[in-house]
Amino acid sequence: NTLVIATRNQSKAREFSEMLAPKGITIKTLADYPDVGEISETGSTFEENATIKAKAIADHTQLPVLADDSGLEVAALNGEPGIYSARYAGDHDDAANNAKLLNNLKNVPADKRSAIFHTTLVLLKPNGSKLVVDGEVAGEILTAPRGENGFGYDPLFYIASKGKTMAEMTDDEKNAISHRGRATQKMMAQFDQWWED
Ligand code: ITT
Repeated sequence: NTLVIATRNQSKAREFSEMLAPKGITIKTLADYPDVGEISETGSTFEENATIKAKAIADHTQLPVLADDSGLEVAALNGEPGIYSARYAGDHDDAANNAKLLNNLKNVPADKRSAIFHTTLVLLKPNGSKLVVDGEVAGEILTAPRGENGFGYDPLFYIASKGKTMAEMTDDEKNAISHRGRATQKMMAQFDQWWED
């Protein structure tokens, strides 16, 4: 009765644990498998990268796996950083990534700073049974960070209808509207069928 979340990102893992709590399943993450090495995300789409992570961990653990590949697509940057969101400024450093994003947008006016946050989720069993869903949320990139919650690009990602950045939201508020929350809601609707498959 165990699902392994194929992530090293503790903030992602926390959001999933909260959203999956009603399922009553035991959740593990890569923190429980310290012997798993670096998984190189060599795909060219979110789905390919999520599948690479899911397959590596399903093979390793022989347990059902959930993998998440996410990214920020900024219109004024032709959709960048996209699948390269974690490595935008080099080495998966949230502060450096946010600084690079602000710098690349420094001459872009407020009405041209729209962005989409995207998540693709892959559920995969060792027997090959697979479920793919995605979720998106629209927002805009501020010129300075706001808020202390969340992670990654959250302090710069402003949602006008809520009057808040995702870092100014509680986890429950973020999960209700975020890319990951929306993808997880779709996943939950099909989860039991996949789990029995
Ligand atoms: P795993 O691959 O181990 O799951 P990761 O953080 O490397 O963790 P991704 O490859 O999906 O995850 O990279 C996503 C990037 O987008 C990374 O820089 C995150 O910080 C950022 N990101 C993902 N979800 C986010 C969210 O909900 N809010 C803000 N930033 C987010």
